[in-house]
Order: sequence, then C-alpha cells, then structure tokens
Amino acid sequence: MNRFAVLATLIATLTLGIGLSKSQAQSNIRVNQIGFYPKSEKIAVIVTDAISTFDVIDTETEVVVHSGTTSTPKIWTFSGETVAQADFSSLEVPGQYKIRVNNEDSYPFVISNRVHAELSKAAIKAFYFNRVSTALTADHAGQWARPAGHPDTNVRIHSSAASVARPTGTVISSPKGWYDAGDFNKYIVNSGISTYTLLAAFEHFPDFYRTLSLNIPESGNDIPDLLDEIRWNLDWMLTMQDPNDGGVYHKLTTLNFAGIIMPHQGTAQRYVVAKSTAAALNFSAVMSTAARVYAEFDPDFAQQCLDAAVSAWEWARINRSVYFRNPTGVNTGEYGDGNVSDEFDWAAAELYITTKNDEYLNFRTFRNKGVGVPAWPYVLPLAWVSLSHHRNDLTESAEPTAIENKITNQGYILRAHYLNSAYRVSKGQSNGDFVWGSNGGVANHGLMLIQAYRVTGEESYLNAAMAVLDYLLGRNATGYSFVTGFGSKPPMFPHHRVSAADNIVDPVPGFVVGGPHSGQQDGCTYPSNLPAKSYVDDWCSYATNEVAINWNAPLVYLVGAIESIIAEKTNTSSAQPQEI
Ligand SMILES: [Ca+2]
Ligand SMILES: [Ca+2]
Ligand SMILES: [Ca+2]
Repeated sequence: MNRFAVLATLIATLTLGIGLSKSQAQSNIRVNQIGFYPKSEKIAVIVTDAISTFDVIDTETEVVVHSGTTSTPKIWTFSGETVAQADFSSLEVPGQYKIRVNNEDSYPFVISNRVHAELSKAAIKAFYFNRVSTALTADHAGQWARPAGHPDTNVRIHSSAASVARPTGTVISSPKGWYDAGDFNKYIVNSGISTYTLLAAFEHFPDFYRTLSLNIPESGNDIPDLLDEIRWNLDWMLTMQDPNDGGVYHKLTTLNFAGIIMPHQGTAQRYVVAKSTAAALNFSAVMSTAARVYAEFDPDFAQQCLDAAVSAWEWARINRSVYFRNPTGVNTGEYGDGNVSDEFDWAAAELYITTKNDEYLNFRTFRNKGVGVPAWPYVLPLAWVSLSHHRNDLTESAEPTAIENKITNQGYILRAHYLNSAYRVSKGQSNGDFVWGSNGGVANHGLMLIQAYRVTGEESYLNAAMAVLDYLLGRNATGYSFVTGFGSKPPMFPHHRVSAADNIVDPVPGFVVGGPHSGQQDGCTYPSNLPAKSYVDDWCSYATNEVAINWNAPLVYLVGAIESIIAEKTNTSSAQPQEI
C-alpha cells in the first residue's frame, strides 16, 4: 500500500481518537478531508466576501508549497454563504497538507495515488456490517463484532400477502440480506436498487474488483469479495419470491420499528408483507443483472437468477398495477411507488441485455424515454446505465449512438451545474436537491457523470464526478465529511441502531449519512433552516443523519470507479517517460 494512503487512514483514525468537540466552530475552509490524486483537480471552497490569497502548507515541515488567489466570490443561496474557490490543482507532489487563509487552517488532507482506496473498501464493508442472520466476528468486524441477529427462519405470511398456497400465518424461511438502513428491516425495492448499483460497479470495473479484498468471511475463496457480499443479499431476495406464482413480497419487517437495541435483541415476530408490482419488477431487473455478472463464477446460480427474473416479470405483466401501501397495523418503512412505468422499463432493459431477446424491449420506442438521476422510486436511468455499458454488444435493433447521446446529454446537464456552482458541485440547482437522502442523490449524480466519462472520455466529466466525492468528504456547507470513520469531522452519532446501541464510541465505519435537507421531519434541533446547512449529527435526526444501503451503494460505485479509472491512467502514464 502506498504510504500516503496509510497516512490518510492514520489521519482519520487519529482525529477520531482525539474526538473533536461537537461545538467546534465551523471552519471557513471547506475541503475534501481525505485528499486528492496528484493529477486531479483540487479545489477548496472558502467562505469569504472578497477575493483572498491562500497558502497550501506541508503539515510536517510547515513550509508553504503553493500560494494562490481565490476566484471571485459568489453567493450560494442554499447555504446563505458567499464563497470563493481556491484552486491548487497544480500542486501534484504527494504529501500531507493543509490550506491557510487569513490565519485559519483547514483540516489536513493528503495528495497521493490511491488516496481513496481505503474508502472504496470501507463503503462496501458497511454492507457486511449490516448483514442479517449472522454473527460478525472480531477478525472481520474488529471492535464492531456482534452476535447474530434476526435468523429469519420463522417468518410469517402477513394477511396482506396471503394466497391459497400460502395462507395467513404460514411460516417461511427468508434469512440473510442486509439491514436496510438504521432499522432492522428488509425491503425489496430499496434492496434492489442498492444491489444493482453494486453489481454495476463489478460489471463496469471487473479488474478493479477481482482482487479487492474486504476481509469478510468469504475472503480467500475463488469469488471476488464484492460478489460474495452481493450474494448475501441476492440469496435473501430469492426467498422473497413466491414459488407458486412468481410474485415478490414487498418487504420483510416487524409490525413496528424496534427501539435502540442490538440486532440479537430484536426478537419481535417478522412478516413478509404484500406482493407488489414494483417489487416484482425491481427483483426481475436485479436478478437479470446478477445472471450476467455471476455467469463466469457460478453458472448454476446465474441460471437460477435468470429463471427467477423471468417468472417475476411474468407475474408483473399480469399484475400491472399492484401498488404497495402499508396495511393497517404495519408501521415500518413503506417504499410506496405510484408509478411503475420506470420499473417496467428497467426490468425490460435488463432482461433484454441478458437474453438478447428483442421481445423484452422495443428500442424504437425506448429511445424516446428520459434519463435523469436514479433514486429508489425512479429507476429508468439504471436501464440507460446498463444499455450504455452493453451498447456494442446488443441486437441489431439497438442503436449505440442513440444510447451514447442519452448518457452524454444527462452528463452535460450535471456537468453544467458543477461548472456554474459556487461550491463547484453538481448538487444545488434548487431547494429540491436537498431532499431526504440528499447525499445519496448527489452520489448518484456522480454515478451518472461516470457514465458520461466512460462514453466520451472527456476529463471534465471525471472532474465533475470527483467533485461529488469532494462534496461528500468535506467541501460542503456543513463542514462535515459525511462518511463515518473518514475525515477529520465525520458523523459520530448516526441514526443507525447498531451504532447507537453498541457502547462503542466510534460509529460503524464506511456509512454515508443521508445529509442536509430542509424538511426536518424528525423535529430535532438544527443549526440552520437553510437547505444546505440543515443537517445535525445526532441520533435524533433520522431525516438527515440516518444511513441506508441505497445511499451507500452509489458511494461504492463512485469511489470504486474513480479509484479504478485513476489507477488505470496512472499505470498507463507510468509506461511513458516521466519527469522527475
Ligand atoms: Ca471472496
Ligand atoms: Ca417508479
Ligand atoms: Ca456506538
């Protein structure tokens, strides 16, 4: 491992150990608290009314290694701040630095190759930490080892899910999977987009993930660890399909949310609740994707996934508008979706790509559909992501150029936002950008920008994607690095039951919290009502400080894509003569 990558981890660990005071004054210098690649764009945001000079200082020697002048300040209405950008991209020498403006120092950061290698692993490892039905042992989980929770071998069919073959109260076994978020329940729709996003990471960057070791129980077998982790959830998802008709239960939950307890203390009866069209289609899309990805490693499993995908699709074609609503007496997450046309499109696209059967997708019609940014109730962009990746490997009816244009047009919109933003980030075009889970939303901007980069090879798309990571890791109006365990000022009190109940100071690492938004539905005390500052690091704040697998998955994709792309560039350029 590169010594600067070690350094970055050390910084995160050290600063967490010192324990920054919650009342520490908000810094006026907002910068990625982990760091930058030598050749990448490097920008800090300074809260200032005037053009300012800034220094970049080596933290070991205190020597000024770079000086510059900020851009002209601009107002960012979402935070009520006037800010300027300090661009020090020309500093390419690996090391550990800080920025100084008007005698104020930023948090330290490093410049190194593989600067986000640890984050790329930790963001996946977070899924391991949320595994259901298994004990986490100290050799894999360190201080976060815990007993097994929720075996889920005695799950009841809820009355809303009853059928002739499986009447109310029938017991089924539905173990494994990941806890969805801060709670202990399992929801197909949200699980599906998360699982797809992780599968896409592997499908798009297989060389990077083939050798990535996560120190999970399956490390050392012949399967890449990312696929082992995904399999833990696919195995659960498969049990959510009713073998009698191909329909898929919407969720597996208790009737009410648990209190602040550890998983093994959660012994309330669990149920599978009503089948839904959204669940069947989401399941079908994910299983179609899994059939492609696992074909090389486990052909029998891949075939099982494809068969499951087809039968779920057939169920949805007969049950086209079964919209899920929480039945009376069931008070856990709903994940209701009143529009499943995007789910039909996504499932059709994945089935088409996997089977090359034109009957699943009429491309002549499909090319008129929109793109946008993925979210759990809006999955049409995922169809374009998969079509783009496979665009030169489809049937004659597909039009690779049309697919490329779709991806590029979406990337162009997000890149323009990034270029025009006071914070130099694609996020923040309207207050609506700061919705529940806004950090997951911006991570999905990054995912779409990566697609535009992969299609065009234009560096500016990669820069815009990396700016998303800069935002998440500290260049934002709260000054937090939003990933637990990473950066100098990370969340310490996420709305994550395990982290709240485990009597361990540091929260479970590698989770991105939901992030700022102005809804404040939890009634907690917030430092600001401005959308970009409406965030509080408190267990109370389930509206801004919860964790969720569908927010972590695009973080995994984004940071893995960046690590993979930069590593490939570095390897390529190191074959060239280099200046010393
Ligand atoms: Ca493995
Ligand atoms: Ca939908
Ligand atoms: Ca804790």
